[in-house]
Amino acid sequence: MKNKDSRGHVRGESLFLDDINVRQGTLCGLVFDSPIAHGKIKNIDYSEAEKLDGIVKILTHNDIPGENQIGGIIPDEPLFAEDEVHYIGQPIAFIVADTLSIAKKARKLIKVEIEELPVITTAKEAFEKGLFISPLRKFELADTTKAFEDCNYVFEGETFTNGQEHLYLETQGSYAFPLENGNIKIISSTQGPTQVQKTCARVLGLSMHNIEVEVIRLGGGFGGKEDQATPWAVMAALGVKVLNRPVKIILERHDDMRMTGKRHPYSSRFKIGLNKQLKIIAFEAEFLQNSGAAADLSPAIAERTLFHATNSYFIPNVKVTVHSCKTNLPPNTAFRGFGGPQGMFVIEAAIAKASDKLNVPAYKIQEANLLADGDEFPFGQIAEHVESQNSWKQATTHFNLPEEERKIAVFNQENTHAKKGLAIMPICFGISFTNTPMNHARALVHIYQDGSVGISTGAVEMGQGVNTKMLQIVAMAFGIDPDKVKIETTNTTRVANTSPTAASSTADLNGKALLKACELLKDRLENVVQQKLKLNPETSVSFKENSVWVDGKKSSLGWKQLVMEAFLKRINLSEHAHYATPQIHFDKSKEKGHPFAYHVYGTSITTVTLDCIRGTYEFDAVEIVHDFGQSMNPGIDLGQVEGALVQGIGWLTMEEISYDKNGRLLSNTLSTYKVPDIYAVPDKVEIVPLETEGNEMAILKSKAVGEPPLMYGIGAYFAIQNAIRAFNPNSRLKFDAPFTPEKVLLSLYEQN
Ligand code: MTE
Ligand code: LUZ
Ligand code: MOS
Repeated sequence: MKNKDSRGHVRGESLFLDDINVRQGTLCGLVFDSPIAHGKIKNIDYSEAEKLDGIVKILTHNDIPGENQIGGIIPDEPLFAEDEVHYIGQPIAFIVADTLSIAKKARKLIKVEIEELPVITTAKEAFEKGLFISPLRKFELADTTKAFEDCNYVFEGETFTNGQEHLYLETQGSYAFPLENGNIKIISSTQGPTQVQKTCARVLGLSMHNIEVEVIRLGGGFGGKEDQATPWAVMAALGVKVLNRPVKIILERHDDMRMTGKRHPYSSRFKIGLNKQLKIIAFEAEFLQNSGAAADLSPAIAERTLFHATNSYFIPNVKVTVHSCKTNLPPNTAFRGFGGPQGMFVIEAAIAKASDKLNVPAYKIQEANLLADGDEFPFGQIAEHVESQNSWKQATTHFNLPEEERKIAVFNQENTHAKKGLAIMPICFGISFTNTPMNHARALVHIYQDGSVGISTGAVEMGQGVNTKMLQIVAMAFGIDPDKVKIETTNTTRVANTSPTAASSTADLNGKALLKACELLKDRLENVVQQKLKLNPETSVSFKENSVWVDGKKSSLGWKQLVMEAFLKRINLSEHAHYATPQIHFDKSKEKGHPFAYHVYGTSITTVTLDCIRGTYEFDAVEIVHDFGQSMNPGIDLGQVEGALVQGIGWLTMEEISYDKNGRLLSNTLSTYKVPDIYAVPDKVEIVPLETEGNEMAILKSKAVGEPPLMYGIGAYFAIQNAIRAFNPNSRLKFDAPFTPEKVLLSLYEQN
């Protein structure tokens, strides 16, 4: 089935937050933010701004009736700065005006005096000064110290991966308006409607039932709206509470880029030990996460880095630690992969280093260490239904690795100023929120008396196609046409206490709840069929092609007629079901457990051609064997792999976040921050589904697909490195992403 949104998107008919007709008298909100990255607020003078015609009110922390606190995991983030500021872009006040242009004029008239304090922008500096967001975390398997002594080879190195701007097409925003009796409704572009509801209640001094949050769809989230859609919604709601008028805020792109956090930059160190057979015997890594000025989701992201520190390999002795370092940047946040990619880059860098020193291709080391059933992850989970070796074999045979290598060798021999490089990237990504209590969802299904169906879940559509998948589940369960099923908006009054749409688990969690609701309704309807057709209880009843089937044969009873029959018999045609992932657990005091329902596997082969005069490059091909399980929607899932791959390549090759030493974002426009465009897409992207059984823990055996393929992009980095080496064997290995053409050029002509 096609993505049900594609038609509306292409025709411009799909509704986003900014398309909603607002109520008469809706006011416009604009954030006044800190111009200084760290300091004490001495004085703020709003008087000139307040004098402007059309300024309704400038709200500050003094106007907050509840708590001035929006921190989710750790309460360390005020909605509005009080005495101190900790990053450029930190909200200080919320200007509410008749129009945006007046609000913008007012913003320029606010005078703020700040006594400046030292600014820290890198994780390393923060680490040296002992500035942390939360205590360090450490995963250990067996004994690395002893194991290194037994290794034939031991190598160490350092890596850096930069941040990444989410660049969702639709910027952050929300629209809030008063309901009766002091209640407030918020329409938000958030991945986490419950998070918005809960935080609004906290800041406004209300209860959660006073706040209704509704989400239509997002123009992209990519993790950037898991936690960071909340402040704008709270500000708009605060405006409603104080002024009793509707308030809307949509961030302009510059404001969005300056004020919001990004993927976490990581500075890391590794130590890897191997034996003569190229088995990795021991691995240590220390990750310094640049968390920014407040926790946001950083501790959870740090945790996922550790969960993926050994990627798709079994290593018998492991010690990995992560430090969440506090800096004067906007709080960094969730971004597709959630710390996993940062962890996986480091083990791949360690393997690249070993390959270089031992003069064997990296893939020989990778292949010798692939995970197998029964292996233990450093966090205690025993690997089951592992597809590492399977996907590796299918990729290297299907795409004929020896032939690819031969072609590259010939090309490199024949060309002086163009060189090719190849890298293989196996992936292994754990599915479930690593915070076990978050793995649950609910769904509400109404069968209307005419046989049409309306469904609500906690899932937020943000382009990943989850609504289409939900629709398929219901159409399949009831055996009715998809156009008889309507997906309602995501709304906290219909489905409550939801986890955010994140961790690639949305279709699994919400889909399983939805399927359960449908099954319960089907049981009731089957009873009606038994009675109506006077069947004995053993007769099998099923629903297909808008009809009731009895013992595998189509009966004269149609779906619509059956529903009416049930309605007249006063049967309940609505169901609200709950699903919680079974079997998972994790004990943080021991750092051991079984946190993931399953893993997603795959292997990619990336080839690149370098222009050794300009330092530019083009990816010839990315060939992937990916573990979809049994995909319930190949069109959507292929799109997810392609999009994630290109986003991953962007992160590692061209997207260069840059802050100056005063904490000012330099890469704050699309002319200074380069994202992949159509020309950056590899000439050939071929995705072959891995042939497997699928996994029972996945919805209809269709595995989660949103985040894992981003990590195929890591292959791009190492392919470039290999091509550079073919041109200049003297260049030093570097693990400093992104590998921009500028850095490539320097490496090409570097003499060691
Ligand atoms: N695809 C599109 N088009 N837009 C997005 O914002 N977000 C990604 C991924 N794919 C995203 C996307 C991220 S970060 C996650 S966690 C998953 O979708 C979330 O959706 P799922 O759980 O339904 O896979
Ligand atoms: N969000 C979260 C996530 O809160 N917990 C997770 O484990 C996670 N994983 C991936 C993406 N978002
Ligand atoms: Mo995705 S980073 O879990 O929103």
